[in-house]
Amino acid sequence: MSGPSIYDPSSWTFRFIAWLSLLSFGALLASCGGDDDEPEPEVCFETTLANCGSGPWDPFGIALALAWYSGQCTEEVACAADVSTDIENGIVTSDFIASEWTTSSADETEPNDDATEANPFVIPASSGLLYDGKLNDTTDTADYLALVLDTSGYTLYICAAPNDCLQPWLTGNQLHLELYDQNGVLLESTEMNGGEHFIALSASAGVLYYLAVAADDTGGADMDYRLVVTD
Ligand SMILES: [Ca+2]
Ligand SMILES: [Ca+2]
Repeated sequence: MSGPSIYDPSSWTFRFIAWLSLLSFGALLASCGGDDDEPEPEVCFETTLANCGSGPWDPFGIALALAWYSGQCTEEVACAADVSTDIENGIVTSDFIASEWTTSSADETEPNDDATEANPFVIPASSGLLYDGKLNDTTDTADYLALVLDTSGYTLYICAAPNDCLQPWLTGNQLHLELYDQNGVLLESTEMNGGEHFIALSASAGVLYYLAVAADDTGGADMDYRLVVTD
């Protein structure tokens, strides 16, 4: 008379071998699957005009837009870096570019009374900006714009009237233009100019300029104006 075979599922030997096999298979799965649970090192990037370098960083005439979207202005940064638009220091984020790139006309946004409050615009080659605002020599004496331009010759002028932007442009001493570099150094002013209020600018790509429309003598009344920036 013989006992139960080890191949008999009811035998203790069969059960022991089955459990041992299950435990070994489980251990094998655990050792193989461990790496999948470890997070990949996070890599973060920052795209700013500051990364393109200061001054005329585009000596071969490549358009600012092409440089931007080709990644020329992108560099790896610590992921904890808090990237935000900082016009004064030439830092302009991708979000800023996306929101401003196609702007061709806009109303002023107050407050815009100095460089720190400037309304920002990016104006690529073959584009222009119509900017409508209002000044008063007692209540609102200046409207500032921060401009990122391409390598090109631009003309900045105040229209003779908001609905008349053909030459001759605005003359007289009610309003004038002031152009500053990104460090706040005055480059040109049309103050109290008996001639037309316009500035011809040979711009450098990726460099910030500040343009102010300033009130001189509006007699305490609001004066609407239209400013044009065009290449
Ligand atoms: Ca204003
Ligand atoms: Ca203002």
